[in-house]
Amino acid sequence: MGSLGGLFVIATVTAVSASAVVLGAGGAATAAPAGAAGSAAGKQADFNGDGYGDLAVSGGRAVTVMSGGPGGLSTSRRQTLTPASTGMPQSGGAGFGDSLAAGDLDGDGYDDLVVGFDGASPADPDVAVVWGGPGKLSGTTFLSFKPGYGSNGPMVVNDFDGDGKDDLVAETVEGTTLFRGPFRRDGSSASTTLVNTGVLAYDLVSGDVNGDRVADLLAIGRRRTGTTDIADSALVLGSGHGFGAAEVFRTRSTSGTIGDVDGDGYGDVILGAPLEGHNPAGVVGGSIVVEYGSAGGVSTVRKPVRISQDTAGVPGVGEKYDRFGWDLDAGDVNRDGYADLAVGVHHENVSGVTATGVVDVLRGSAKGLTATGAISWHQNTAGVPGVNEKYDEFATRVSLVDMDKDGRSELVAGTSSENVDQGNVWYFKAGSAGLTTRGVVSFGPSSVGLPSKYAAFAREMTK
Ligand SMILES: [Ca+2]
Ligand SMILES: [Ca+2]
Ligand SMILES: [Ca+2]
Ligand SMILES: [Ca+2]
Repeated sequence: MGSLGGLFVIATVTAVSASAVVLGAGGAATAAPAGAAGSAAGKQADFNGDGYGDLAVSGGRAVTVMSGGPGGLSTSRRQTLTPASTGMPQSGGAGFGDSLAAGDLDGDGYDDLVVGFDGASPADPDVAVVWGGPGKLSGTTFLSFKPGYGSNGPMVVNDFDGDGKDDLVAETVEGTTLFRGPFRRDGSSASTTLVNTGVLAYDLVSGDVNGDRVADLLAIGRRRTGTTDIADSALVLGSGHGFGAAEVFRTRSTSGTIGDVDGDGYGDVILGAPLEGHNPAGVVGGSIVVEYGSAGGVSTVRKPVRISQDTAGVPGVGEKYDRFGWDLDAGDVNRDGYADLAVGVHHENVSGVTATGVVDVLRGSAKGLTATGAISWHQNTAGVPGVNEKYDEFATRVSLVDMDKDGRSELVAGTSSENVDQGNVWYFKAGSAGLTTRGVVSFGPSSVGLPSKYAAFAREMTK
């Protein structure tokens, strides 16, 4: 989508539609799905088709869409969607944006934004698809597939069957469901199939683990063993003839991402196990596990690698309730071809300030994820706006996204808890040496024209 953006800039509206059809049809044979092998940076949203990554942030009873540009993120370049916006539900709309997904559902070359919310009544729609296009998102199609599930049912968009068209996978009242694209503007999809992951999903993530350029699905949630549910995740490989058998990881994970951290063309699954109660004994403060990809899916030869704050070279010390790995995202911050990993440690204490939070970034390398060159930043780090306060929970949400189109991902760290639940976002730029604390953009709800009080801004962000 990003690589096609330049063509749309000079086209008229009519020509955009025509060229989008041609490019979409040819895409199956030539274009790797975003997030597939060869792109360590992974899939990212581009709603206006200009090739710059865009970021959607929920909070303040709205979803704020920040457009990328030559200088990266700018708070002046934004679009605000609320339940009261034209075409939106008007009534209801609680939890608007508690769940977000992005991808090109109608196959017109522009990524579309999928917003979950609570319908006014169980019979009302609970998902809005807002269509991407030149300039901005416009036009809404409602879907209704989560009645009773609530506004935060997870959704993810990618090409899971390799036909060059993005598909939507969502947790619905029926279970995890694949809606094959392209979608039409009446909300109909090409087909609908249930996906057996063995997990009741709280989060859904995509990437290409077996290097076949077809997106694979990682479901993170809970798995029933006997009479108890335990936190766990499962991977199912996408293909032209449906998803494969579920591979369940027994790591008690509650977060996850997929990125090629060793640059071998196979996406690697990184699982977060931030909660002691869910961890195997001995990992105090939380940990992550890297399961390396291979042609057959997750490697059966290469051992999973567990990393915590007590691993040599990793910043910090594992202490109870740190929640290392609460949120994760992979992207290439220095364009060396190895995906790097942002790790939220939102309950980390800094100099005795309880749960103020830090963000760590671990580098990818030919040997895999490494502590060499690791970053650990918080609000008292030089150059970072703000001050560490109790329960700021900095980096509750992390995202790596290339908004200035230089091939390097910038770091976005968010918390909905900053300043008594107003919430805030920090955007860290990336230069030739990687991420930097120079020129950090810090913004909260009032910076983007939203009510501040209990806005819980950055409750959710696209990745
Ligand atoms: Ca863009
Ligand atoms: Ca689209
Ligand atoms: Ca695949
Ligand atoms: Ca790999």
